[in-house]
This record gives sequence, structure tokens and C-alpha cells, in this order.
Amino acid sequence: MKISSFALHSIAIADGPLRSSYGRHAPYALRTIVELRTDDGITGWSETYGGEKPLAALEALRPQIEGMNPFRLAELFSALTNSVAPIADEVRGGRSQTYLVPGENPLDEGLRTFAAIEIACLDIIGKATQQPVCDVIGGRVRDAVPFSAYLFYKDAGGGGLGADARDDEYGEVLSAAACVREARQMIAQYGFREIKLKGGVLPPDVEIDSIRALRQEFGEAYPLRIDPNCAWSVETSVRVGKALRQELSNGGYLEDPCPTLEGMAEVRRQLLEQDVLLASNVAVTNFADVVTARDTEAVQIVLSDPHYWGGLRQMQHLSHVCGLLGRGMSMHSNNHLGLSLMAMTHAAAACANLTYACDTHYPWQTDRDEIVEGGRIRFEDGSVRIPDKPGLGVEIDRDQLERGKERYAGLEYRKRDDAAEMRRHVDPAWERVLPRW
Ligand code: GKR
Ligand code: MG
Repeated sequence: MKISSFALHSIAIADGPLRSSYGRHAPYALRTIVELRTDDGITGWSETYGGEKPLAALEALRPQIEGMNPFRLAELFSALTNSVAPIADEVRGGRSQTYLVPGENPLDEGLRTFAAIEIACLDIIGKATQQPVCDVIGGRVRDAVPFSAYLFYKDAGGGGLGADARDDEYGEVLSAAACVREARQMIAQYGFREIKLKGGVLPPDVEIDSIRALRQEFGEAYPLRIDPNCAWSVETSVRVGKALRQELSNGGYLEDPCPTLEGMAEVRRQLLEQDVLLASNVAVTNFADVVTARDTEAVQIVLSDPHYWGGLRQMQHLSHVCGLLGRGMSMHSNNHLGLSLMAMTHAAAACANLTYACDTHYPWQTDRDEIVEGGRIRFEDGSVRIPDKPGLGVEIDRDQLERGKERYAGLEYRKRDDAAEMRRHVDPAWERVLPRW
């Protein structure tokens, strides 16, 4: 079997004005859809980061992909991941995503690019062997994968522009009370059983109030996590950790409270008595970081993500390494459609050491943008079930794909820039300062 055609589709999907320490989301998020077709007529799909850079990295692989046997992935993996292009000192020093959004870290560019190809090849292999992807990679350990309610502070607005503007399902969310309302709505619709709040937006005391209000509303049956994406100093992180000691225990955690693994290690040392667990997708982005996280006890829970850890099989290795090193494992997300959701679901289904519900931005996207046939993926009690179908278990609606491409063509930007959005709409002098508090 050979790959006979390789197509890349750049799309834009409406996104609300969600806030984080990076700034504010633009009216559209960018994604790239990879389409591989084999000489015997099987099509495999995947979804990854959007915009010019990820597109160019994938396009550069065309000579290797065309004619490749989709079952033989090891050579491509080595070619893309065994050498790292020269990296600026400030990035190398951190080996992390502190100042960059996931999808932009030059250290894992090869892994991201490989992942997009691997996932589409696994879709082909599943369709060729009539097996779901999670069973192709060694077999599922669960039939359904739990996700968490991913709450964001946000300005009013539902995303999209002009005639394409979307309804604002959740309204403005800039207080503890609004946060509870958002959670109620999201949980009623999807049935999530764990809650994550994206913090680092409002002064820490307001965010402490939000977590307390969520605990009061939902009780201990709903574990809570908060992720300020490095917006706090070590001192503030320790203060918040102490204040939220009870709320963040019993299956919850404090995610990337401050910059760097060294900072996290100090936070954990000072919170030892409170036993607040620390999680990371910013300071821990590769296997070497996991070892340092264990040696220094900086991080107890690693956030995986097939999109930048190198695909589904690397996620399984990570799950094994986390088990060996006594780390828990959860999953990170960025804005995505159903194709990514299914890749995340298959990956998580085949990871024995996944110990927490996965993150997903899926509730922030709408039916109008979904490109999988049949519309939005359904959640049952906060979980996505592995479909009884080969491959990833979804097909692509080509009309919807075309609409996504038209939206992308009409946009002026080709890269995520949350700081620029913040300056445009909230504060003309806004800069990303870490730590801010
Ligand atoms: O969507 O603004 C966002 C998030 O802040 C996202 O970019 C992060 O990558 O969800 C992510 C996280 O957990 O850090
Ligand atoms: Mg995070």
C-alpha cells in the first residue's frame, strides 16, 4: 500500500473571546486538516495546529509522504525527531512553552508534524484492517474517555465576525458567579464530572472565589483544577495553593501556577504539607522534562497531548513512563474540532495510566464549523465513546470542509496572537507579563 495523494486544508473555526494569561482569543481559531489517500482508495484524516508555519512544515514533507507505505512510520519519526534545528538561546534555556502557546514550541516542531501524519496513517491502517485506531495501536483499556468541563473567563461574544457571528451561549464571564453559571450550563449539556478553570486572568483573590463558588455549587463529587498558565509568582502560587488546599484536593490539581520547573519545584516544596498536586503542560513538554519533574518533584501530573507529544503511540509511551516514574497523567487541549477530539479519544482509550479526565475546548466550538459527517460528536455523561467503526470512526463532510477553507481565506491573520486581540479590544497597552501577580 502506498500514499498516492497528500492534501492539506487550512480552515478557520469561530471562537469566542476567551481569556487566559496569553490574552484573548481571536474571533476564529486556525486549524490544518491533513488528507492522505492510498493507491487502493483509502482516505485517512487528521487535524492539527493551523496557520502558515504548521502548514509549511507539513508541506515540506511532501516528497517523503507521497509514495510512502502508511504502515511504515518509524523512518519518518526518526527523520523528524532525531535532529533539532538550531534554537534561540532564550528558548533552549527554558525547554518549555512558557512564552509560546502550544503548537509554537520549536523544540517539538518535528513531533507535531509527525503526529499529524501518524494520525492520518493510523486512520488508514484502521480502515484497511477494519479496526478502530485504539485497537490498532495495541488495544483499548477503556471504551469511553472522560473529559472535563473547561471553563474560561470571557468577554461577551460568541465568536465569528459580521454575518458569520455566532450566538453567545455563555455571555460575559468575569466573576465568580458568572463562572458558576457557565459551569452549570456546560455540565447540563455535556455531563462532565471534573471541572477545570482557566485562570491567570483576574486578580488571584477573584479566582480563589471562583473555585470556592464552584466547590459550593457542585460539591466534592466534582474534582476541581485551576490553570493560570504561569501568571503567578512562587509566592502567589503558594498563597493560592494554601487558600484552596481543600478545594484542589480529592482528584483536583494546580496546573502551571508559575513559570519554570524550578519555580514549580519550590511551590510544591512549600505546599508539601497541604499536599496540593501540581500539573503541567507548560514546563513539561518532552520525556526529558518528565524525569526532571520527578527528580525535583516539581510536577506530579503530566499533561499529554497527541498533537505535540508526537502522536498516539508516543502518548502510550508517555503513559508508561508516567506510571514508572510515579506521575499521574491528564490531557491538554487547544481549540479543535471533532477530528482532533476523536484522535484524543482513541489515544486516551489506549493509555493505561491516564488518571484524570482529559481537557477539551470542544464546547467552545459550534455545529456550524464541525467538519465530521453527521455534525458534532456526542458526549454521554462527560465521556466520548469509541465508535464501533474502523479508523478514527468519523468521515469528513467535504461541504463543511470547504466552508472552513473559505473562512480561512477571508481572514487577515495566519497565526494565533492573543496579546494583539487583548490590545485591540481590552487595553491598548496590554503586554503578557509573567508572573503578573
Ligand atoms: O485556549 O487560551 C487557551 C488555553 O490557554 C490554551 O492555549 C492552553 O494551551 O489549554 C491550554 C493549557 O492548558 O495550558
Ligand atoms: Mg495548561
